[in-house]
Parts: sequence; C-alpha cells; structure tokens
Amino acid sequence: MAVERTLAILKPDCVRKNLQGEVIARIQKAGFKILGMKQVRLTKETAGAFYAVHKGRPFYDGLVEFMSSGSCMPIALQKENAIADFRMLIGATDPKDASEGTIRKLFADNKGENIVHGSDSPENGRIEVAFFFSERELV
Ligand code: DAT
Ligand code: MG
Repeated sequence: MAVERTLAILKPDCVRKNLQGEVIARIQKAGFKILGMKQVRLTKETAGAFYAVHKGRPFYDGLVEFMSSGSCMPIALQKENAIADFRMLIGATDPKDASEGTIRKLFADNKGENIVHGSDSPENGRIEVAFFFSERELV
C-alpha cells in the first residue's frame, strides 16, 4: 500500500468543545504520523477558498460561516493508505450515518458541524496539506 498524506482539520466545534486532545489521541492510536500541526482562525475568504469545490451548493455559505466562526487546527498526517483509513476513522459526513466508534459518531452534533475534516483522495491530500503547510513545516 502506498504512503499517503491527508489533511485533517479539527473544526471550530471540536475546539469549542475542548476535544482537540481526545481527537488527536484517536488519530495517533490509529497509526497516523503527525507531520505538522497548527492553530489558526480562518477568514471567510480562506474558508471559502479551501471549500471552493462546494461553491454554489446550498450548504456552502453556512459551511464558510461555521469554518470561520472560531479557531481550528489543521494537521498534516502521513500513513500507508492514509486517505481511506482516515475517512474510516472519522466516519460518514452526517454523524447520524456514521459507524459506531467513529470520531464523528462519538462527537459531532450534525452534518454541518462534524468535528473534523479529512481529504478525499491522495491528490487532494497533497493539495490540502500544501494549503496550510509549507514543505519545511512538515517534519
Ligand atoms: P466530508 O467532510 O465528509 O468530506 P463533504 O466534502 O461532502 O463531506 O462536505 C464538506 C463539508 O460540508 C462537510 O464536512 C459538512 C458540510 N456539508 C456537506 N453537506 C452538507 C449538508 N447537506 N448540509 C450541511 N452541511 C453539509
Ligand atoms: Mg470532503
């Protein structure tokens, strides 16, 4: 299996609920290597650019509002099969549909405020990691 990078973001609801440590512990126990981690407050412009693929969808404005509503923590992760394994760890977008034991099932309130982001392909993993981290911040 190929070594891949995925971008996690502990979203503003995760930070507001003080669940950062709990979620990071689950990520580490699942075997992901943390290459970089930071805390940022996204502007609407930056949040909108990160989620540009969803522009025009009915939930886009709410998503941008939410992602810029407080601090979040982008985390660059590396592992064999990182993309699929991370999505398995976090569960379905809507916590109602997420499997038992997944991070979203355990901690998320609803589809819009779902605790954590994960990249959806190896290519997007690289693009999204580069959105938040320069190569020299990845160690
Ligand atoms: P995911 O984050 O599981 O990759 P996505 O890429 O389809 O999901 O959507 C990005 C985010 O947008 C998602 O985490 C929460 C929000 N979102 C998606 N669909 C939504 C909906 N129907 N209602 C409210 N928020 C939604
Ligand atoms: Mg997605």
